[in-house]
Amino acid sequence: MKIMVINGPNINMLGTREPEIYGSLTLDDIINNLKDYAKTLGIELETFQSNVEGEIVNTIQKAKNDCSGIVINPAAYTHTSVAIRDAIAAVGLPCVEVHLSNIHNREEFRKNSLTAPVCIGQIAGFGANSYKLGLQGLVDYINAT
Ligand code: CA2
Repeated sequence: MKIMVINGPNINMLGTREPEIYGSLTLDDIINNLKDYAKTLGIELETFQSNVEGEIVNTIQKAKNDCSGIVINPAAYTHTSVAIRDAIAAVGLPCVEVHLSNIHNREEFRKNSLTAPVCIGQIAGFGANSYKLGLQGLVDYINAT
């Protein structure tokens, strides 16, 4: 089983600022830890990060070819992107939305997710662990369907 892991804008800047909100790990740290975890689940990961909305849409569409599901942190596009929401709905792959921070206890504008309603679920507020929990939930869901 292969799972696509997508990260949106500014996540490549993790570990440089605001560690009190996002933790001190870099994106490379998070991805390397997640790949180790994926091995224990016996699955393969493909990973992608972009600051460009259309590139994220292209990657969601590409996942349809060879992936069983998607873990996505759309970052700021969570709150704005109809295009990413439509891409998730269009490919029909099971998708889990993850966030490092608890978007529900922050600014009002972060509380709304345009993407969560087309995902099977959302995990927010567990730092880098949100990715592991999201991956575990997605794999369990796929195995049960
Ligand atoms: O909590 C999350 O995972 C977010 O998706 C992170 C996004 C934010 O826009 C979402 O509302 C919640 C921000 C990504 C990274 O932002 C940085 C800001 C400063 C320094 C480094 C990264």
